[in-house]
Amino acid sequence: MTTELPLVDLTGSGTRRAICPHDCPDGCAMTVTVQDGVATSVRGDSEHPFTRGGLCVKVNNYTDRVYSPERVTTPLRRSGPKGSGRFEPVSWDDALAEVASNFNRVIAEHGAEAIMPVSYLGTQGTLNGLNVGDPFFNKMGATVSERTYCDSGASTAYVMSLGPTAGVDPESLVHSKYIIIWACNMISTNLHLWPFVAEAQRGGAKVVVVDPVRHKTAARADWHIPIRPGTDGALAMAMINVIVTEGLTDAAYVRDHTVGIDELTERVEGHTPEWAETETGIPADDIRTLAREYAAAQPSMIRIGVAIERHSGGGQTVRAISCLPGLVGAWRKPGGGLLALPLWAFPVNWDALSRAELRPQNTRVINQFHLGKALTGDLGGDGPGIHALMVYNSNPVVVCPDQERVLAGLAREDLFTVVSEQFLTDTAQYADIVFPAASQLEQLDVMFSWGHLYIGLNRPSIPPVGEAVSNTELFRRLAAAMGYTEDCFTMTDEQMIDAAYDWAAPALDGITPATLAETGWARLNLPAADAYAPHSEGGFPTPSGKQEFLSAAAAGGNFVLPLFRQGSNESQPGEDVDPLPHYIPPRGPHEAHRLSLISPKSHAFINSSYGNLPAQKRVAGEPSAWLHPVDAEDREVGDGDLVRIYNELGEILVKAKVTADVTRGVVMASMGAWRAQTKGQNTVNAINPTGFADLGHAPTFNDTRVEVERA
Ligand SMILES: Nc1nc2c(c(=O)[nH]1)N[C@H]1C(S)=C(S)[C@@H](COP(=O)(O)OP(=O)(O)OC[C@H]3O[C@@H](n4cnc5c(=O)[nH]c(N)nc54)[C@H](O)[C@@H]3O)O[C@H]1N2
Ligand SMILES: Nc1nc2c(c(=O)[nH]1)N[C@H]1C(S)=C(S)[C@@H](COP(=O)(O)OP(=O)(O)OC[C@H]3O[C@@H](n4cnc5c(=O)[nH]c(N)nc54)[C@H](O)[C@@H]3O)O[C@H]1N2
Ligand SMILES: [Mo]
Repeated sequence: MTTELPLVDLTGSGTRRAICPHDCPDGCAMTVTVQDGVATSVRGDSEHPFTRGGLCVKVNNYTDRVYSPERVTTPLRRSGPKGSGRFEPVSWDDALAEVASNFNRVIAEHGAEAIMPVSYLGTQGTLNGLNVGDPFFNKMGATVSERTYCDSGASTAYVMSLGPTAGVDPESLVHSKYIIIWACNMISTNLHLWPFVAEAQRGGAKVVVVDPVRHKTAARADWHIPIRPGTDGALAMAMINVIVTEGLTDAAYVRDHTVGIDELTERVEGHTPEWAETETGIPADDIRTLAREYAAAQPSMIRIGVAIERHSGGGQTVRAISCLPGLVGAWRKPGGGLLALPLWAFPVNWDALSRAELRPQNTRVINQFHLGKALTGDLGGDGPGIHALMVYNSNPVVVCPDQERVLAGLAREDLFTVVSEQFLTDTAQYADIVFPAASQLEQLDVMFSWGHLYIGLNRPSIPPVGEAVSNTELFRRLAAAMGYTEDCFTMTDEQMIDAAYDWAAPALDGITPATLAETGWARLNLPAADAYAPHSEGGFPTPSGKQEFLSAAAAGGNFVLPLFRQGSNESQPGEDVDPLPHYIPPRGPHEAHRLSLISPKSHAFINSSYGNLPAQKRVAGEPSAWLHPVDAEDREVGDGDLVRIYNELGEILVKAKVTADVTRGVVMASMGAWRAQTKGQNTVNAINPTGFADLGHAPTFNDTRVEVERA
C-alpha cells in the first residue's frame, strides 16, 4: 500500500520543514519561511538535537542558491562549439527526444556500454541521490559507473574490522574523556559535531587533533600533532605497539570480545615509536604519551575524517586505527569507540534503489577516477569507447582527478554529453543537452545521515523554479522516452519512499513516512545517546561476532560496496587482503617533486557546490596554496606570490600563503573552486592522480608529489 502524504500548499505562506540536501555528515533539519509561494529564508531547526538551530556558511543563504539568477530553469541545447558555454532554451519534449535518439544511435552503433553515467552526491537524498539513475542505466546495460570518491576504502576496512555497525552515537561524545580527531577539519566539515566535543572538553576531556595542518579545528584542540600525510598507519601501529608492550590493554575486553590479539602483538613487533617517528615526523615521546593517555582516559573516542583514506595505504590505516578502541576497551561506555560514519544504522534498501538485476551479467565497470582515460580512449580492455555521457549530481571537471584529460575528453565533438544541473558548472559548460534540476526546496525525499542518528522527510516547500524537476522525475521522463516499462520507472516518489527503506525494521519502529510528515524528522529507534554503547559486551556484526584484529573477511576482502557500484549483482571476488593491519608508506619524495600535496575541503563550499555563488566566494577568497616558511624560502617564494604547482599530470597557478600552520614538506590547496576563479583555468584536481588506495578503490588525493615555483 502506498503512503499518501498530506499535500503541502506550495503557493501559500508560513513555515515549512526541510532537510539540508548536501553531502555532509551533519544532515541539518531546516525551517523554511515561505511568503506567497516564495521561500524567503532558511534557519536551522532549534528542536533538532544535532542541528541545534544553526546552519553553516554554505547553507545560511540557501534561498540565494534556489533563486540565483544563474539557475538553469529550462532544458538547454548547445548553440556554440563544445565547451563554449553557449546554449539556447528548448522544450522538455525536444530535449528528451534528442537525448533518446542519441542514446539509441550510440547503442545501435557501439553497444550500450558506449554510454557511461557519471554521478555522485549533489544531493544525498535517498531517492534523488547516489543511486537515482541506477535502474535506468542498469536496464540500458550502460557501462557501470564505479563511484568510490568518498569513504569506500574506509568503509571496506571498517566493515572488515567491526562489521556494518553504527558503533557510536555522535551525540555521545559529550561523555568522552579523550577525543582524537584524526584527519578531520570538523569546524569546516562537520560543524554540528563540534559542540558535543566542546562540551566534553569543558568537562575536562582532552581533545587531540592529528593533521598536517593547524586549521580551525586544530587551533581549538588541547594538543595538535602535526603529521606527514599518508603516514597515519605508522602512528596507529606504534600506538598499538605501546599499548600491548606496556600492558595498557583492557585484558578482559580483549579476551572476551576480540579476535587475533596474539597475531596483532606479533605484527606490531618492531613498530616502535622510534620507528614511527622516522615515518610520521612525530617525536617518539609524543607517540608514547598519546598512546598512554588514550588508553588510560576511558571512555576514549577516535573521530576519523574521510580524509584518512586518501593515500596509498588508507585502507590499512583504518584497519590499524580501528584496533585501538578494542584494545583499550573503549567500547564499554557511551562516548567510547571509533566514530566513522554511522550510516549503517539506517535500514536502507539499497537493492531496491539500484535494481542491479535489471542489467546484463558482466557489464563493464569503469571507475570514475578513470573518466579522463575513458573519454580519451586510453582505457585498455576490449569494450567500446565512450560515445555518450550522462552527468547528474556531480561536477566531475572539478571533483575528479586528471582534470586535463577529463577536459580533453569532454571537448570531443563526437561525444554526446547530457548534464542535469542547477547551474552551468565547469562540466555543464561542455554539455550538448542540459536538464534543469530542482533544489531541495522543490522536491520530496527521505534523508538519512552519515553523521547522526535521525531520519528526516524533506517535503517540497515551494513550486519548482522554472521547469526544474527532481532527479526521480527526470529519470521517469527519460525511461518513458526510451520505452522502459518496468515498474520502477513509473513509481511515484511516495511509492519509492515505501520501497527505499525497510519500514518494518526495529530501527524504524514507530516511524513511518506519515509520522515523518508530521514531525519532519525522528531519532532512529535506538537507545538514547547517554545509554548507547552497542558493543559494551562485544556483539559486533562480524563473522565471529567479535572485533576482528585478525579479519575473517580478508580472503577476497578488497571489495567495493555494491551501493558504490550501481548495486553490483555480480559476484565480486575482490583481491585477498592481509588479515592483519599493516603499514603502507605514501609515495616518497623524489628529485623533481619534493613536496606532498593535500587538497582538503573548502570551508565555504561543499565540494564544488557554491563555487559560483557570491557570498561563499567572498568567504573563500582567492584560491591559495599553503606553504611552510622554510619550503617557501628554499624556493624564493614570498607570501602572496603567484606560484606554479606542478607535477607530471599538470600544473595550477595559485597565490601562496606562507604559514607555519602547515607542516614542512606539505602543500595544502583546498578543492572546490571553479576554473573561472583560478589564474590558470585549472583547479587542484589537475595535479591529482587517479591511482587507488589499497582498499575499496578509494582515491589518493592526499598522496601526490608536487614541486612549487614562483610564477
Ligand atoms: N565546508 C565543507 N564541509 C564539507 C565538505 C566540503 O566540501 N566543505 N565536504 C563534505 C564531504 S563530501 C566530506 S567527505 C567531508 C570530508 O571532511 P573531512 O574528513 O574533514 O575531509 P577533508 O577536509 O578533506 O580533510 C580533513 C583534514 O585531513 C587532513 N589531512 C589530509 N591528509 C591527511 C593525512 O594523510 N593524515 C592526516 N592525519 N590528516 C590529513 C587535512 O589537512 C584536513 O585538515 O566533509 C563534508 N563537509
Ligand atoms: N582533490 C580533491 N577532490 C575531491 C575531494 C577532495 O577532498 N580533494 N573530495 C571527493 C569527495 S569526498 C567527494 S564526496 C566528491 C564530491 O563530488 P560531487 O558529488 O560531484 O560534488 P559537487 O562538486 O558538489 O557536485 C555536485 C553537483 O550536483 C549538483 N546538484 C545538486 N543537487 C542536485 C540535484 O538535485 N540534481 C542534480 N541533477 N544535480 C544536483 C550541484 O549543483 C553540483 O554541481 O569530490 C571528491 N573530489
Ligand atoms: Mo565526500
